[in-house]
Amino acid sequence: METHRMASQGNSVEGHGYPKPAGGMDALLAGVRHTLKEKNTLRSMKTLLRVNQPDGFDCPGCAWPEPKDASRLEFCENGIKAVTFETTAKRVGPDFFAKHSVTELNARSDHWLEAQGRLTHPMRYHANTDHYQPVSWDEAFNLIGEKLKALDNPDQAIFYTSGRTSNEAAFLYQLLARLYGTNNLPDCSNMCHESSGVALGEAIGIGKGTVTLEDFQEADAIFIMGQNPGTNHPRMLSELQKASRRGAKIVTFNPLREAALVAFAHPKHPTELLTGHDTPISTHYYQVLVGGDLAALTGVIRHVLEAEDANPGSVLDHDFIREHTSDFDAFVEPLKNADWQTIEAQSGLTREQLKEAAEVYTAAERVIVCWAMGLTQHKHAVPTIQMIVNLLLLRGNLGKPGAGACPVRGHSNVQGDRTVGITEKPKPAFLQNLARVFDFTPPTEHGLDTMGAIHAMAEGRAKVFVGMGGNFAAATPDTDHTIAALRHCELTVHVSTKLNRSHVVPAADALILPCLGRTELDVQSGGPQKVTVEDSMSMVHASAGKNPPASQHLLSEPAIIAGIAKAALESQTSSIDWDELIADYRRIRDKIAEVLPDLFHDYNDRIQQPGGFYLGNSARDRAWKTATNKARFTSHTIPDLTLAAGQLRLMTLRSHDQFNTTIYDVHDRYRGVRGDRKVIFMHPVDLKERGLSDGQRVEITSHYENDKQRTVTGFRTMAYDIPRGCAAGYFPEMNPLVTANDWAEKSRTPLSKFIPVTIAKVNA
Ligand SMILES: Nc1nc2c(c(=O)[nH]1)N[C@H]1C(S)=C(S)[C@@H](COP(=O)(O)OP(=O)(O)OC[C@H]3O[C@@H](n4cnc5c(=O)[nH]c(N)nc54)[C@H](O)[C@@H]3O)O[C@H]1N2
Ligand SMILES: Nc1nc2c(c(=O)[nH]1)N[C@H]1C(S)=C(S)[C@@H](COP(=O)(O)OP(=O)(O)OC[C@H]3O[C@@H](n4cnc5c(=O)[nH]c(N)nc54)[C@H](O)[C@@H]3O)O[C@H]1N2
Ligand SMILES: [Mo]
Repeated sequence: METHRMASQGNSVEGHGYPKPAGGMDALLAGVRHTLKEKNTLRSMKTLLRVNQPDGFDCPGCAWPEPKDASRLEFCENGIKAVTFETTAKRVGPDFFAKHSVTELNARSDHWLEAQGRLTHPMRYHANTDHYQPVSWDEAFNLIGEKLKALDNPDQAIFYTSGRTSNEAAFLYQLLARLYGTNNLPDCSNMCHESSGVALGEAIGIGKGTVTLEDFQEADAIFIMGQNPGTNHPRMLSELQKASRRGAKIVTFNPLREAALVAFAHPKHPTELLTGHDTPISTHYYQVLVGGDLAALTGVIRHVLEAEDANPGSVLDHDFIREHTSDFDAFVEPLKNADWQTIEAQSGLTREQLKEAAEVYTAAERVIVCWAMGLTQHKHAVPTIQMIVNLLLLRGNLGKPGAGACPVRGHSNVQGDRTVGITEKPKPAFLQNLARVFDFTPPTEHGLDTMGAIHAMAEGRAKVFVGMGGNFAAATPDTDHTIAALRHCELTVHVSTKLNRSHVVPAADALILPCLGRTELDVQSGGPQKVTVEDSMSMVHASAGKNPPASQHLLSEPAIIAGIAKAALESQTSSIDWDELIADYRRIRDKIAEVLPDLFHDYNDRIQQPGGFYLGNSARDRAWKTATNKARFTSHTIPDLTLAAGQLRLMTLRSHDQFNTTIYDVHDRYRGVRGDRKVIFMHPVDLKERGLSDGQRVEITSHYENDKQRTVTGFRTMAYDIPRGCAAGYFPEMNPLVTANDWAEKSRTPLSKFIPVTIAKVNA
């Protein structure tokens, strides 16, 4: 086994952390504990046996793919949490809402709200009593229909989607919005991998990752940038463990020493559990500065180019570059003189460290680069991701086995939702097909994205907000502003499984519409239904829940969309029989196949195959649908991210006990945090310089040019192994600090990983 070599930048110190390998017995026990807490142990256990099985349901956790060998039990500690949280025995019904006013509920934490259980009845808010009261489905649909029909123009309505929604529901939802007359279809992806989609689209002609799961078994080196798989994609660790054991190099760029990227013991392998035997994961670990990846990649590439200069013809893949790429010369020239001082200062890494990373890259025949929110939620996210593409292109690491670009997606169907039309910027070809199949004229003007939606509501340009899942109030930046924006609407509608912040900040009129979850049996007049989802690697497969629904009043997401469509669209929908589509979802899939025949032909047949089917990826086939019909090298300069004296770069992260705004519990095992989410991780010297100590109560203020100051209070400092000048804390608690007035270039993603803050002591 390889030695565990850690390249440290010299300014890191021992802080709190996890003393053991990630995974292991603790992961197993945490899963069991969580199942017990939700008070429905037997159902949860039975349900877990069906996760990611051929006739079972897709794990409602992350978008990491399932291996084709479906005999393996495929779920993880955090998948267990996601499933048991949905299958809880606790209920939130009319009695609950009679007991608690909305004002009272709004004073509760996000954790408390979601922990109350599954929503059971459609509910309508009554401003005069400040309570939600039960409403019939027909009344609810009619209210939405009335409000939508009364708007001056369709662009005053917003149709938001979160990424758990199935392909079938998502397709109907975008159809509803476009029949109604708007492309206002913002989604969680706007806050997530939008930067990846934009960057890859421009550079390689398709906005999705190019690798498949099998590639992980053939890669010689895997780079992991700005991603914490131990918490957010735990099943990825099995692939990394296998890769590590066969000697592949694993190179991590992350400001934090994330426990699971250091070492991992597989919770499903008894010997590893009993012996505490772990596998080192990262062979190289670079604690880059928050936001410093563009500089770091520039340095790595400069070293690669120098190695080629020293030994012409031995490093770059000239055949690939000649045949498959454009703009190479324009890209290379300025880079040869990239300034080392700037690179070192902006990345926080030394020239030698970057040389070492470059040597790993050039020694490997096949390289995969993975990334997630640590790269996408920055001002310079798109250039940074394009720099990854540049690096891959230099040695032909796109479109060959064991190599490629791997943006690791978040929500379990966020990629599928986009594929079937959830986007505020639809392609003309898609709209033409939609027009042909459904015989109407879809709107062509681009709609509002998430940032645009917040401002449109705040300014009164948008008046009806419909959320297909998700938690818009808590997930978005500048919480106070977003909540005011939602409250400013005439109607908010949330299709949800659990109570959350968005429900308790109602507009003048508000509805909560409870829906079936992934684990539940969905019976329509045509019998039990399946839905389909697409994972992070473009595999589409079926998902069918078996549990009895949490309440007899729940409707499926597709049925709710049909209900709204029938109430809101009357005249335009003459050609669409919504009831018939809902009766049997195969008909919805046939329509998807008619609109997107290249991707979904024979849809209903192909989902019968074990593991589903692969949508394909043009870049993987080395077909480049870009402006130059080649894979494009793109040039980017290193931004100066130096902050004013005293400020820190704060990044917002997920703890090990949450799924986005759903807080399962208040611990973060791998980072050594127990019983508290209001913590801020800081370097001990940064603490000392401010006259602060570990465990001190502080308030945090964010600073943006030409923007108001925002402050949160009641936080506790925690000395941590993080580069000087950087800090970290949890989302959504930190969201009030994020500006809604600035975003990533081109992708308009909120800057959730780079908040300039100052910290002040609170005397209490
Ligand atoms: N259990 C669980 N699973 C999840 C989720 C969840 O909340 N819980 N969320 C799902 C969703 S929607 C998504 S998008 C994914 C998110 O998956 P991740 O992107 O892994 O999630 P984050 O917690 O945001 O972690 C970001 C990581 O990037 C690092 N980082 C931050 N800034 C920088 C930087 O400037 N440079 C570099 N190199 N690294 C940086 C952080 O230290 C951290 O390790 O996970 C999905 N899966
Ligand atoms: N500061 C900061 N902010 C961030 C991020 C960050 O890293 N830092 N990450 C961003 C990212 S990557 C994302 S993806 C967004 C997430 O934004 P969203 O997707 O909007 O938020 P979630 O927390 O995933 O949504 C949780 C709610 O979904 C509902 N739900 C759960 N399952 C189902 C279902 O099957 N159907 C329906 N209809 N509803 C369901 C439940 O009611 C639950 O309360 O947040 C973003 N916000
Ligand atoms: Mo996400």
